[in-house]
Amino acid sequence: MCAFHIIDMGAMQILDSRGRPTLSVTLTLAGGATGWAGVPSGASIGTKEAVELRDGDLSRYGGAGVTRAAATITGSIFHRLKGRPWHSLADVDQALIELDGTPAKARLGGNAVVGVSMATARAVAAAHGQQLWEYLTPSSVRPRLPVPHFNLVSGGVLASNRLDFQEFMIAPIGAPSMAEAVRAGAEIYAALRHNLAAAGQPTGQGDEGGIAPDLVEPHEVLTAIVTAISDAGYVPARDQVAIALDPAASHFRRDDGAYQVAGERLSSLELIELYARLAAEYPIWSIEDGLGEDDIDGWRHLTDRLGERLQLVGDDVFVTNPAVIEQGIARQLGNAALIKVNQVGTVTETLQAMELCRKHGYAQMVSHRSGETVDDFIAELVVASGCGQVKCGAPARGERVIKYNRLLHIASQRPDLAYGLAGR
Ligand code: 2PG
Ligand code: MG
Repeated sequence: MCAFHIIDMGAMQILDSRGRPTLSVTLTLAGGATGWAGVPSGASIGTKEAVELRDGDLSRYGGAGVTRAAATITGSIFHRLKGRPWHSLADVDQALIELDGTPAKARLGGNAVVGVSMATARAVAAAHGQQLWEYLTPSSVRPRLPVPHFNLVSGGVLASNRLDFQEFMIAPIGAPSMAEAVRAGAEIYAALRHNLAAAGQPTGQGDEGGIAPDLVEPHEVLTAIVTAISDAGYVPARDQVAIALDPAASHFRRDDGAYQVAGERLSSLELIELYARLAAEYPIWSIEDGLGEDDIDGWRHLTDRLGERLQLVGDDVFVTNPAVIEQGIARQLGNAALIKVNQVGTVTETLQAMELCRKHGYAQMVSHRSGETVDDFIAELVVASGCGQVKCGAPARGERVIKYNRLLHIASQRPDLAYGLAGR
C-alpha cells in the first residue's frame, strides 16, 4: 500500500479505569481497514506533558468531561485529515502537530491528538495486513518480548494509604519466557496479598491494582515483597525476580526543595543515600523518578552515585519528549527513559524518543498510565521497540491484564521472539 485515505472518524466519551471520562476514537480508511484507540490518562503528571483537554463544565463529571476534545476530533482534525492521500503515520502525526501549533498540544488537546495517532497506526497496520507490533517495528530493530514490571504495592498519589513512594514493582528478569514471567508475577502478587491479609493489613488496591497496605516505611514494603517472592517459590535477586521502584519523587518534594519520606525531611543527597542503602539491602535493579523533575543537580548526583549500579529511569523529568530527553542526555541525567505515548501526544514522536534513547545507550521502559482503558496498544509498542521492559500495573484488573495477556498471545504466536531485557 503506497498511500492511504482516511474516510471516517468517530470519537466519544467513555470511562477510564478510575471512572473518569476519556476518549474512544475510531478511524476508517478507504478500503475498509479500521483502527480504534482508548486514551489513557495519568495522575502523577510531569509539568511538560502534552495537555489533556477537559471540558471544565463543573456540573458534569466535575469538569473532567472530554466532549470538546471528541468534537475537535470529528470536527477540525477530521477536516484536516480527510480527502487527501497520506503516505505514512509520520505524515499524519506531523499534520496533527502543525494543526495544533503549540508545544504541548494545548489547542487540540494531547488526549485528542494521541487518540487519533494511535487509531491511525492501528488502521494502517490493518491495511498492511500486519499485526500492530509488526507494523511499528523499525527496520533496524529486532522485536522482543519484554520483562513485565508488575506493580505489587501502590502509594503516593495512586493510593489512599500513607506510603510516599508511588510504585513497588517486581521484574521476573530471570524468567525463561513471557508465560513464566506472567506466572511469577501472579503467584508473587497472590502470596503478598495472602501474607498482608494474614498480618491484618488492608488489601485493597491502588489505581494500578497494586495493593495499598497501611505501611509507611519503604523498607517494610520491600521486606514484605522479598518474603512474598520466596514464599511463592522464587529467588529474590537482581538476576531472578528483581525489584523496581517508582518513588515519583516530584510528588513528595516540598516547596523548599526537601523531600518528605515516612515523616522525615530529607535533602536530595540524603534521599540518594536512602536509595543506596535500600539497593544494598534489597534486590532493587531500577529506580524511576528517584528525584523531582526540577531537581537537576540532584539528578546529576543520583546518576554519579548510583548510575553504575542501577537503572535510573526518567519519567516526569523526560516526559517521552525527544527534545527534553536530548537535553537530559546532554546533562547526563539518569540512564533510561520511561515511555508513555500520551505524554508526548503522537506515536511518531514516541518512536523518535525511543530511537534517540537507543542511539545514546539509554534504556527504555514502556509504560501504562494510572488511568487506563482496555486498549492494549503499549503491549504492541514494547514488542516493536525491542526495548525489553514494560510496566502495565498489577497482574490484576482488566485494564492491566489485557496488556499482559496480549503479550502472552504474541509470545504464543511467535515463539521465535526472545524474552528479556535488551542486550542480554
Ligand atoms: C507513573 C505512572 C504510571 P501516572 O508515574 O509512572 O505508573 O503514573 O500515569 O499517574 O503518571
Ligand atoms: Mg513514574
